[in-house]
Amino acid sequence: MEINLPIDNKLIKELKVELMRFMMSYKFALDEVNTKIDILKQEFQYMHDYSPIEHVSSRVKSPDSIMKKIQKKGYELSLEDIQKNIRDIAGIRITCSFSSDIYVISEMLQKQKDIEVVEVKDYIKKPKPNGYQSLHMIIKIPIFMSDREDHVYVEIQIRTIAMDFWASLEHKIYYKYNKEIPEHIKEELKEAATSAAQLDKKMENLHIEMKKIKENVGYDEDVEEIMLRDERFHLPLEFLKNAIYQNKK
Ligand code: 0O2
Repeated sequence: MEINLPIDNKLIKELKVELMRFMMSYKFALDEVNTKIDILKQEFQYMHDYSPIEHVSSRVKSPDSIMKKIQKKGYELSLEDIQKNIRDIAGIRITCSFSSDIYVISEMLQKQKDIEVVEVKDYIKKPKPNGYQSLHMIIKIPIFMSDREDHVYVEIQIRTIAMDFWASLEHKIYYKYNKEIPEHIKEELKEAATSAAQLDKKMENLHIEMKKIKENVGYDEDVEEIMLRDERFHLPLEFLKNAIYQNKK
């Protein structure tokens, strides 16, 4: 439905402020979830000596893309309806090293008390017919602002490097052929998805082997040293013995 508003600068400015506030809540939701992911990443690195997360990217959907999606799905173009129906305005993509890490990260996020898990779609256990693989989660997260509390949808996509490589190429091909991909390219894409899944499996097996070797060899790190945020700190043995050991007794 087209609305014929008189060109009134004051009204346009007011609407713009309202839209800005609306979009900002998604930016804040991304900030919240990105901080959560960063904490998990850092803690995991300290505890297990490797990072399950290779890369994280996030974006707020542009007003143009929101409008296109609203028109495609046939929803009303009101902020209330957009908030209710478009659940990927805030989107985060986490790229993991190994397939098992995808589920580790997803579990760690799902366990957090302020995260409401709305939907999980596992395109890894059940890939899409074109070969697409990824774990999708729609969550809701509270955002506290000066005068209100909003619960905002965030879409989290978690995948391996190989799955991500495939998805970005498929996305480019899809748009290059204007969504009508020739049959032989579709077939090749499916084969490439199978190869990517096989590579993920091989890498996972190597990772398990590496873990076993590490466990057998054991640690030979300096016990009087600690690393925090890439900074080396001296750790007095007295501190370890008294503050930590006494506490454990
Ligand atoms: P963009 O530009 O990446 O945001 P929805 O349309 O989101 O309400 P749908 O389609 O059931 O519902 O959601 P689904 O299956 O969870 O997919 C959502 C997103 O996953 C897509 O967002 C893509 O980013 C990605 N995706 C899903 N299927 C494919 C695929 O076959 N190939 C690639 N490359 N990516 C895929 P958008 O909104 O389509 O696009």
